[in-house]
Amino acid sequence: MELTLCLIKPDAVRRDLVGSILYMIEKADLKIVAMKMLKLDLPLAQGFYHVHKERPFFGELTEYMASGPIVAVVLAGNNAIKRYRELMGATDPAQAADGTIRKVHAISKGENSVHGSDAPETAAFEIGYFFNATELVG
Ligand code: 3AN
Repeated sequence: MELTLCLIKPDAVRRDLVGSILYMIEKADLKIVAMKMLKLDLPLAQGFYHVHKERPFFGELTEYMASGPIVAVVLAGNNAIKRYRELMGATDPAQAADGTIRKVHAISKGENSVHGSDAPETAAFEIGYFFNATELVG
């Protein structure tokens, strides 16, 4: 059993897509074991994305992530990190495969509706960024 962090980003929350995205996740047999809605401020968004701080889109990315409420979700399952990234689809929705969350819902490379951890170490950091061990259930 592996854990991964999903974020439903401001563009998706703003467009009332939380239910649709959670439905796709549940249908893909990934188990929700923790969930909360929150609004990041800029320092929290910058801390979460610190690995991207040298990238040219860092300012745009962090301001966007602090622009409205998000939903943080911990998912569990066999091979959950890879399976959830496959379900998300490519970063650029124009490149995302049919049936993926980003193909169906994302607007652009920046406003791409969802985030998913990319490795066990990043998943551990990202889950710990939003949740205490006691908040993981199921
Ligand atoms: P992914 O989320 O698919 O793992 P990363 O890790 O390459 O993608 O990028 C992290 C986040 O940075 C993306 N989810 C996206 O929101 C944003 N991003 C990536 N490339 C761009 C870009 N060229 N312009 C604006 N935002 C970008």
